[in-house]
Amino acid sequence: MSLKAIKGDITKLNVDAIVNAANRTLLGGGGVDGAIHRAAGKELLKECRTLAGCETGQAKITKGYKLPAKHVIHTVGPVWHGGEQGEPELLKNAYQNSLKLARENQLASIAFPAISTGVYGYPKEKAAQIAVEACLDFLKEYEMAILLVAFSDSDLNRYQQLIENMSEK
Ligand code: AR6
Repeated sequence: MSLKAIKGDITKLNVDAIVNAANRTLLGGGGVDGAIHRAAGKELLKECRTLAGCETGQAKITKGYKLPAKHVIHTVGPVWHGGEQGEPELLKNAYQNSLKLARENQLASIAFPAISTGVYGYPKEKAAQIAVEACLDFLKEYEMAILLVAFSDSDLNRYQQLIENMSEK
């Protein structure tokens, strides 16, 4: 089984890529984005300036600089506006396009934070369902060691339950 949930700080993980829950400027922010830029150092922002931003649901890759992770895949999740404005599709795109980029770059391991569930306000249960579904769908076709990184015990429990339930289907 190559989908696992763990609890911890994503900036500490020694994987081929960690995913950043960025905004469309790709020029940094708070939350996990701020933590990743702080840990990676100024060189990351310098490379991000060359990328000309990123649309919601899309993804772009950079090096990891001072991070233990080799790369950062920057994606932009949707802001939650009640769920009728394409949020589920856009969140799914963010996971799928990040996985696709990892595959195109021959990466073998990737770690995701809970995209959109902080500042962007996406309900955690709904977001976790989409995350697990997108990862399991991808794993039907391709090999990848995927980690879903929770930042609290309740987030971890939610992921573990969903992985268990949805893998049985
Ligand atoms: N490791 C793992 N997860 C973390 C970490 C960490 N070090 N820090 C926070 N989280 P958020 P968003 C969790 O707000 O909702 C930024 O300003 C956190 O508990 O970082 O997609 C960007 O620039 C939450 O569950 O991202 C954008 O403007 C999850 O990461 C905006 O926030 C995502 O929370 C993006 O908002």
